[in-house]
Amino acid sequence: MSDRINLSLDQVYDLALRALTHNGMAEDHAQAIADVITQGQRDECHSHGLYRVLVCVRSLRSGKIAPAARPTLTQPAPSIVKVDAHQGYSQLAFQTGLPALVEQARKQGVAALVIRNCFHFSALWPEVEAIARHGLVGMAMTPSHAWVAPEGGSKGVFGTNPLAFAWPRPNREEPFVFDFATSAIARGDIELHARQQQPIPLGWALDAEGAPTTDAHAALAGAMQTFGGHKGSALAAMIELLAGALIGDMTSAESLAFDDGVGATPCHGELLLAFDPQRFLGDDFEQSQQRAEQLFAAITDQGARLPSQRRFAARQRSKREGVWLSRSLVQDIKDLLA
Ligand code: NDP
Ligand code: PYC
Repeated sequence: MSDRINLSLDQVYDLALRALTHNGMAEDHAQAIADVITQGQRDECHSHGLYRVLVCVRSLRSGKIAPAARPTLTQPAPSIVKVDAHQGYSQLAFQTGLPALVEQARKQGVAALVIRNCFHFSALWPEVEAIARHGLVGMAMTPSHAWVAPEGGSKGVFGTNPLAFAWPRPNREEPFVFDFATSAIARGDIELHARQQQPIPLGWALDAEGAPTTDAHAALAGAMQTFGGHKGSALAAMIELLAGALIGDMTSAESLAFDDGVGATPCHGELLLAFDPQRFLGDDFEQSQQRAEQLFAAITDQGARLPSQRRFAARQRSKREGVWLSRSLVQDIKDLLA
């Protein structure tokens, strides 16, 4: 028997939804989470696909999450939309804030969506892509848990702190998007290597003694490294400040302390920004879009690829052919329904 199994996207969604609701997640939260997990699996972002169901259910069982929390929206300034997730997962909070973010970006040119008190596990590209579908430029960032050492250090201070950006491309289905952890790799990827007893490349992590390691288990017990040395380190610090201190929510170190060894999804805030190109450019909008396209062509014409190009290709393939998953992962999720 093959150790891989093919599921349709509907089957992925259904499995995630049932595992979540069976373990106490309110239906609307479970739908929003299952949707983002299905998107992750569809785009072959394995660290943020179906694997995340295991972490969500562990978090539910820890009792830390409010599984039926109702997000509430306030607007402390015209261009700042604030949604309190009240210790629920972030997805419904984002859905609650998106319409007001779009409206304010169109009115003011720039607007911010601040999400507070949320449990956050997902990739950020579904959110910046959602902003770009409104013709807006989107950015998003969030802390996580203090697993990542600063460049030159060996103890976790920063989260894996992803940063995402989307630029709408009017005549194309997909925007220009990048979304990366400011660590060398997402922690979820190291966890998947550990599950499969696979080594990791040097440069991803240090062991508990601060020595470079290729052992995924030692990496999880030690500290992850930033991408690009001191540059990733500075970006990670910026995200702690903008999406932690500035919005009055937990830093990655505070979030890890709050977790208290449970191993739940990190709890903290998120900052999203939206820019309206029409407001910035007025009549010059079309010409600027053409200049952006020239930039993209200058990248691809020399054989380099755009970020998200792999993901968009996977998206089309998964819609046609379904997705391939490890049989043991699917079984572990089915076990959550027992
Ligand atoms: P990767 O390093 O795999 O990819 C980062 C970005 O670089 C992607 O946009 C990717 O596009 C692009 N890219 C990769 N290779 C190339 C290339 N050769 N040329 C051009 N672009 C390239 O991702 P990470 O491991 O850093 O992060 C994975 C995910 O984890 C992200 O979606 C992030 O949001 C999520 N995450 C979430 C956290 C949270 O707290 N919620 C914490 C940390 C990470 P493509 O996808 O097409 O390969
Ligand atoms: O993969 O680094 C990660 C991560 C942290 C929180 C959610 N994903």
